[in-house]
Amino acid sequence: MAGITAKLYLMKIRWDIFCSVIDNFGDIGFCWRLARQLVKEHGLEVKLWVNDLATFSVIEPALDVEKEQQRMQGVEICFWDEDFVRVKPADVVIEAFACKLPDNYVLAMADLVQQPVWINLEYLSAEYWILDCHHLPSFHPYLPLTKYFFFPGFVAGTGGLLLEKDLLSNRVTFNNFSQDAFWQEMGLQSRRDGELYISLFHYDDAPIKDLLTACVISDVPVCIFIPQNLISDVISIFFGVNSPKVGQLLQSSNLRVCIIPFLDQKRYDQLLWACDINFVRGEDSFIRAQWSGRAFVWNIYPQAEKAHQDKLKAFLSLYTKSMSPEMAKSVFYLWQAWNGNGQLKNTWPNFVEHVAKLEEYNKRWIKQIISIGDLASNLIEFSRKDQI
Ligand code: TRH
Repeated sequence: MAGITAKLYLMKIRWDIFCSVIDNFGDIGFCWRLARQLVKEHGLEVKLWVNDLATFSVIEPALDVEKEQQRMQGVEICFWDEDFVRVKPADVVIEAFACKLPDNYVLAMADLVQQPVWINLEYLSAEYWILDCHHLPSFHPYLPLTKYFFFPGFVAGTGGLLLEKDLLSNRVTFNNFSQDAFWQEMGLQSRRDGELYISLFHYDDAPIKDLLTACVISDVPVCIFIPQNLISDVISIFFGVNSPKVGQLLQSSNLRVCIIPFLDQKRYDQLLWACDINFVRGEDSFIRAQWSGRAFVWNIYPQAEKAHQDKLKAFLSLYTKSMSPEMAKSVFYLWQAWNGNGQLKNTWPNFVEHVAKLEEYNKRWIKQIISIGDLASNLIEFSRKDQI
């Protein structure tokens, strides 16, 4: 028996990840990270099927959008759409964020003697119901196939979060040795006394004007870094400039805004490591901000019937659980205001007061979320279980 298990264990080396880009960069951002990690740290053969190369190329400029098949960083990247040519399925098939697999791929899976491990990798949530659904099987209505739900998460009993082995040590090295060079590259020559650096990545309905106003009237000087392709009209109108260029520095009283390019994922991590506060959104940047250890503010992806409000509350209650009541309040009210519930200008000064303490708190938070293992390793372990 042990021999057979070992053999199966060794055989599950070919992985297919299917990614359907719904909007924005999060779907492909997450899948690209996962694919690279499975190759680099686990030596697996990974094909990343993606239906939108143009969006992919924004976060990975080295990608050739004309090529339907290419190899990058050890990952085979393949374009897919409705005209999917039948191929031999891999040993493990990841359907990212419940994207629908091509019909003939599913039929090909059913034709195999040994069923592939078919995983529906779900969206991240801190809600408790995911504990009941993580690893649940779902049987195909008429084919001999079973799909398993796999939920990323923050607590034991979930699939954990994406985290590369060397990310945290790279962060320390970068902050100790490379930060100054990074800022020079971003076009900033000098930091004002006590100036807070802030990175800004948000959805259109976030109250940007309120944030800018709060920074202008605050005693604490602030420099906000914004990728050029994400600058909203609100910012242009606020500063009275048309289409600000990369490298441009806008100023109003205590507030400076620095226009930076949209960075690749590696450089974006460095930006998060180097800022004091990171405004992030969606899923992937939200997680990267947590690994940065800096204070962060989440703009949650808006969902139908305001389902995202429950998600926001669930994460806030988990994350702030061990904070002092004052710190918890400073986070709670600012995050709620940033997501449309409350006045940001009333909450900003209090949050700013807690920035250093939040950084201390985040060290414990990181220890907590790291303790359940990283998502890629947890996926591999699940795919190798005997009963599957
Ligand atoms: O772009 P997002 O809003 O993505 C997603 C998608 O909308 C998805 O459909 C939705 O379901 C999900 O949100 C909740 O935000 P996210 O998830 O943070 O992804 C952004 C990616 O872009 C992430 O991989 C980081 C990367 N990025 C860079 O590489 N460079 C940059 O300069 C910036 C600002 C981001």
